[in-house]
Amino acid sequence: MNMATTTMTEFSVVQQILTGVELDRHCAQCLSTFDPTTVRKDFPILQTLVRGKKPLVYLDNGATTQKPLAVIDRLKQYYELENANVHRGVYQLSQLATDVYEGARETLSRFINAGKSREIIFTRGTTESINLVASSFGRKFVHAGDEILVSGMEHHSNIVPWQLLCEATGAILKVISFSERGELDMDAFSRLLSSRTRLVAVTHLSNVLGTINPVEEITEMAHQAGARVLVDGAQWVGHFPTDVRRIGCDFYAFSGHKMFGPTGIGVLYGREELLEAMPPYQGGGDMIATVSFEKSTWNDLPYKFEAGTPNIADAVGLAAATDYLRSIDFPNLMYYEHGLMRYAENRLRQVPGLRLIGEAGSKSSVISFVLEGIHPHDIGTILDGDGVCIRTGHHCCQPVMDKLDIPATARASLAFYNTVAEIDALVASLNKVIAMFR
Ligand code: 7TS
Repeated sequence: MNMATTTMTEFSVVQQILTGVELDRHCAQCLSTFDPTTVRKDFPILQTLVRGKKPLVYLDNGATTQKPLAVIDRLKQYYELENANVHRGVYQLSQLATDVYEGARETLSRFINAGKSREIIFTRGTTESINLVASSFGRKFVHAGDEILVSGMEHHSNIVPWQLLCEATGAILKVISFSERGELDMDAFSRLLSSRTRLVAVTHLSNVLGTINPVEEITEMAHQAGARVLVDGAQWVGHFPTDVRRIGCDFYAFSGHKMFGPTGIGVLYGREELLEAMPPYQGGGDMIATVSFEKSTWNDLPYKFEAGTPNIADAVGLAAATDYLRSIDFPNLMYYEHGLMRYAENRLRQVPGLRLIGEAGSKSSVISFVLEGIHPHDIGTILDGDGVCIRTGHHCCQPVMDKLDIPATARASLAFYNTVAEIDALVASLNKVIAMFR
């Protein structure tokens, strides 16, 4: 297995990672496929010191990723040279702003292989994308007695909007269970699917367990039952190539800030015929064709779903993030991240009293753990003293904590700029925690 000279397509690398076992025998080789030292120079924050002393060891990429100069500079360029409101000015500068904003939409459409840029709605992020579907699709297509299926490992943002919808309509929320290892129970899913199922909402990659769900299979099964599918791609898009047409899903939601782009911008991909059939989400400027006090009519896609002045600069910044990401050797980046995750897991398993949470066969980038007798918040605070940033708590997934009967976890979440040395720093700091508590 010679990874460095591989001619495999990106999707066959994804397939290798999903099926894991063979690749795991070559973990060390995975790590040698990609040298993070070069890309680290693209991220100014990675050169900083915590409290002026310790090098920043940033292992909270599941919460948000750091931003490369390519994104920072693009935002600066936009505000210095291109800023105006979009879709309304006849003057040259407004047309320029419109061009770069609509250009960003085209870039995002290509990034997830949507096919049509009118299927790309800019939102504030994953949370707003899901709320948009719950509100608009829900209002049109979900009625009393209908069912919405979510998995038991969803982020609150893929639970609560459906609960609000169920409260408003009398629909019923049903939950697909998962195993102790963190794998979705596909038999339970199959049993839950019925002609009453209107929509299945499931995460592509769990932010607590690291589980990669079989979204293509889920979509196919849901479609056979006549249900629509929303995939929450928040944790996926910064790590793997995304192809919404290959998945076949009806909606795909993600956030810019988790894929090296700005905060406050994200995307909802929706299949054109569904978006056409759905009512507006919010009312205001830009989303209308005509307005009178008697009746207003709606603008075409995608503008029907983008009321008010959009987040122009950050959409442009997000497009720069996708360009940056695609400029990196993706197959080797994926191998590297996989190797780094396995390296981290193996090192963490040797820490006395440490238990990994989430050991699905298909797993990526997120490593949750508990340390016997030590609260995760204490771990996080002590690690911070060493410049090591991890997240501790329920990670906006309280039902996952309830199911596993734990109050919280500590979580290291990786990106391609992380290094073996940083994992070693994490483990050294954890050993200090243990020495302090035992
Ligand atoms: N879905 C998943 C799977 C997530 O991990 C998150 C954020 C969201 C949705 C919401 O994304 P937002 O950009 O709209 O806030 N997850 C996390 C996390 O794990 N730590 O901080 C935020």
